[in-house]
Amino acid sequence: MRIDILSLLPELMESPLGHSIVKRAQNKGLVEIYVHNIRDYGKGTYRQVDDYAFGGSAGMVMMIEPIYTLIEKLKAERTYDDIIFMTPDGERLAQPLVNRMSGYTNVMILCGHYKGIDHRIREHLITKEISIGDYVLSGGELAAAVLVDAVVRVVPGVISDETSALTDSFQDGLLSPPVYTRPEEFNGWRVPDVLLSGNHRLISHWEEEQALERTQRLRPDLL
Ligand code: 6GU
Repeated sequence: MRIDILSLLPELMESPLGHSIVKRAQNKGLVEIYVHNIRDYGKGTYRQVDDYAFGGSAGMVMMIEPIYTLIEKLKAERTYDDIIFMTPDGERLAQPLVNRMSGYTNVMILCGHYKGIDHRIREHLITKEISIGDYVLSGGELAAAVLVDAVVRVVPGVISDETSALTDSFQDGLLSPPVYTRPEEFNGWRVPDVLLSGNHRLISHWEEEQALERTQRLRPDLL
């Protein structure tokens, strides 16, 4: 999978994409991520990328031309499954959409400013708009990092233990059961006996029960 991220703040993406599973996926050659600086496509000495809004509303608006030039350049090189704009008024991100996207070959993700992007970009160039929740972030970059992390970890082969991504919370519509490690007792707080029993049938049964109980109690809306 190839992911092209278009941003005015590419540095904001470096750390979240440069560690852990996302880094390993890139090192394994399963995912290629390119972050493009929209400013490189701005015109003039100042590489202008934003301008005053028509109508006089406050704040600067990201101009269509630099973004159009960059998107068309990329589209000329390959076919994209989707050209996504990160925005709080987009489709709310959830695991089914993440799973679908993990099968994409090429995807473009545009990060901008919700109030500050020329609307013609959204009308004519964008094929999908995604939000990561009902609150407002300063820009799309952190949201894009969340989306990329969620998608990359379910790309086949990225997580070596095949079952591990499939037992995540939400993959079966349920929250995950609790997990414990050594020591068996700390401060008098004991690990549940069943997990020390060595009886795999009993352990699976307990885990399913816990997943169901936690979902009913914490996220009844998922059931
Ligand atoms: Cl995708 N962008 C911004 N700016 N704010 C958000 C968001 C996206 N999702 C939730 N809030």
